[in-house]
Amino acid sequence: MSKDTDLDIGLDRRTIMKLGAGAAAVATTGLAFTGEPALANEPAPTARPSLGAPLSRAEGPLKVAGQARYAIEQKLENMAYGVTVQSTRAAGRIISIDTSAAKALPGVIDVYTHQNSLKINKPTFYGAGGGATEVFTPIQDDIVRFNGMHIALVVAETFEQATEAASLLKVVYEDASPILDLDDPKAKPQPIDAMATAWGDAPAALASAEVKLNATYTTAREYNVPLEPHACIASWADGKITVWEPSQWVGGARGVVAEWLGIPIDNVRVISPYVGGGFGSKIGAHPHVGLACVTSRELGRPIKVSLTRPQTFTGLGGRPATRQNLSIGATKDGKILSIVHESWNETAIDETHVEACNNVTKIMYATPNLTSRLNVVPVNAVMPGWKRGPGENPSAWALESAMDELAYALKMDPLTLRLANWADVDPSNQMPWSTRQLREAYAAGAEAIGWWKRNPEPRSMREGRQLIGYGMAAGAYPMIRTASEAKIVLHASGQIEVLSAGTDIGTGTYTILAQTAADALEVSVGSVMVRLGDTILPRSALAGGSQQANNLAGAVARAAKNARDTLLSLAATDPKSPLAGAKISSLTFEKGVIRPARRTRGGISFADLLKAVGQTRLEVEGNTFAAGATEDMKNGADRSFAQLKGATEGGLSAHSWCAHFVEVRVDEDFGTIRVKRMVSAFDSGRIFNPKLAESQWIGGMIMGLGQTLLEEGYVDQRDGRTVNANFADYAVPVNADVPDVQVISVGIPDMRATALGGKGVGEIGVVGIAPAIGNAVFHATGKRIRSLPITLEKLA
Ligand code: MCN
Ligand code: MOS
Repeated sequence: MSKDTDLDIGLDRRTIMKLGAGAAAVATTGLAFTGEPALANEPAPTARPSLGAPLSRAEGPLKVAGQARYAIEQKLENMAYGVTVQSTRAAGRIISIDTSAAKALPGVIDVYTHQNSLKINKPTFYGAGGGATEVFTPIQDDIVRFNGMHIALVVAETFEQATEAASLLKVVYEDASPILDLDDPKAKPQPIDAMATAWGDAPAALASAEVKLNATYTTAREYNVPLEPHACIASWADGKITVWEPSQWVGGARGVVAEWLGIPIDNVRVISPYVGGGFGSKIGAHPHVGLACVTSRELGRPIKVSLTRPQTFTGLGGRPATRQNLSIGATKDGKILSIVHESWNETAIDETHVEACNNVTKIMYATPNLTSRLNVVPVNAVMPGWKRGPGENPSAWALESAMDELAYALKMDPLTLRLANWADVDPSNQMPWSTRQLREAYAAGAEAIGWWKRNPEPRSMREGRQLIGYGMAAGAYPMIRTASEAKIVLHASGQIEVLSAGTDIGTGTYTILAQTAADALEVSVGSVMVRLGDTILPRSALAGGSQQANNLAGAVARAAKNARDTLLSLAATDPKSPLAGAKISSLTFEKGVIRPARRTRGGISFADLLKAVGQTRLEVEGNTFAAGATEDMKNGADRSFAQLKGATEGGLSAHSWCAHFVEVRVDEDFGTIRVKRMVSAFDSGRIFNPKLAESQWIGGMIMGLGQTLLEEGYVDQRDGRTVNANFADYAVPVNADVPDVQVISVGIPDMRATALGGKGVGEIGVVGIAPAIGNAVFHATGKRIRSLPITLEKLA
């Protein structure tokens, strides 16, 4: 970062300045990033790895060396520690909380409960049912909504003192009878009419169809479990607050913090340069962050609040349990005539999270008749949130399992059935697809796994006591288009900075933005530094909904175009420029050099031009869309949800597509399932960095494997406690569970979907894995399991 920067980067600067060894390591990858001054002196690689090159993650060496400082690793003077206390009952009221023993301990500063509450305003920022976070604000009343709800915050000089004091609170409850899950007879489903879809006359078409299938599919309550638990530092000073919070969307967190505290959005800064995974659970700032913020204001000290791993299971919610009833009516030769669909998902007892279980159902196949209704079921559990592929993931589980069932009922190959029902346009709105390389995905995946060589008969293939099964399934994820802003700073030193509030949650944002700028400015990627994850930087779409890469890279490309235009005009018009007096249209900008278009050599580099005209830096901005900021952005918020989901300005339906093929082995005696191979082909349009995109797809597929075979939140039916709230009992896949995984990209640049022709990558991998495995288990065993996870008890 050069000295003349006008950005106050505070603690970030200190972090960055210390990174001697890490910086050298970064330079060897050929990629500079995040404002590292030493990097300008490193030799830049000569080749120009453009957008599309398989570069390694720019920030990887810093993370490996432990030099990337995560939110709660910030060191602040005079910090106090907050520990939350959680309800041990699922429903009812708190009669009293005796805090005297806790307060008597050395080091304890105060204990906050609803009896001496610090006011936290109800947030509206994400909108009701937005799913990004809960509206629930802790310690504002005596109502017990679920087991594990924050009911107190103990603040002490050290974390250990606060933890001990937290164990000494005496809480007296008045119990009420809780509603614990979807199957609870007391549960009262509520229809979400606004999300119902219908065309044609689906019930009539179903009734008269030659072949009918009806089945109910369920998914279990799941958790996001990123490696970095949810934890933050809030620091109030002079009417302003700074929050270090692992965030997929610092702009959103800023809006919520402002609302919680009742202060202007400009008085809030949220910083999040590194995030140890979120998978949807860090889109919104959760209630413990609100507690940290109000306590810091109250005490005038920085407060750190870290949830323990068990607390992350109830301090915020994951994917809710879902149930779907699906009927398909078809002709004898496999033409779908009707789809009748209804879904139910758990939500908090007094808040609405809708899992859009028809997102894939309504676009995948050409059906002349469809009806779909969604319901939520309030239960005494933490408000659910988003987990990778929310909506699309359970939607594909039901639809793609049902398609397999239909194929077997028709004695048709499952892939042939899908091709027979190919949708030429989006059946839900008749929009043409922007691009849909799904046939190519089917073909590539089938070829790679050897689909046509299998014996399609269930339970027909084996190796000793191991039953062999093949299964396939497909899926989709919409391209969400959201305005984002980026700034490019050209320095007279030759260095280029890219600045945006967007975040890199482990996906590769730092890397692809450096590639985008280098590509557009035709310079070495090593001369580009990227700074992210801070609300003082230009506003960005969230790293969620698989939208950030395309929207933000589009903004960077536009800023780069503006940089080129600005440089040409500076060269032609500034009297001190050696090219002064030239016509702008007669000049070109190539590989960082400005020269008359008729010449092939000579000219002046942008750095020398800046020096010649006496400027140390040149700042340019760019927005994803030609029209610039959205109305919401103009109003000062980053309420980037005013977006076009799955549709382009030109009236096209834009989605990523996938086709998964898996081979499983099921032990005939024990019913244990091992996935042996997974091959998936993806259409995510143009790929910015194949190494990173492949890693994203594979990560999603493995998450899908966890969902299919392992992950399930257990609730104690006596008291609503989440029983397996830890990594020992809530199993996620480890290396030993992960088979041979192959991914294939079949996308083509989709210039009508996004500025650079890419589509979403981050979530599509998890959509459709569960039915692919489930279908393979059916092929292996002849048993159809319709509830996730597929465990050996269910197969027995
Ligand atoms: N990419 C690419 N070419 C494209 C699009 C993307 O090469 N055409 C690559 C880039 O490396 C980019 C990455 O894929 O950084 C993801 O891009 P995108 O699909 O736009 O997704 P976002 O940047 O919006 O990231 C969020 C997305 C979501 S919604 C979840 S959930 C998820 C995911 O990313 N959570 C993750 N992947 C994750 N990966 C990690 N390590 N941690 C998480 O929490
Ligand atoms: Mo992803 S669940 O939209 O963060």
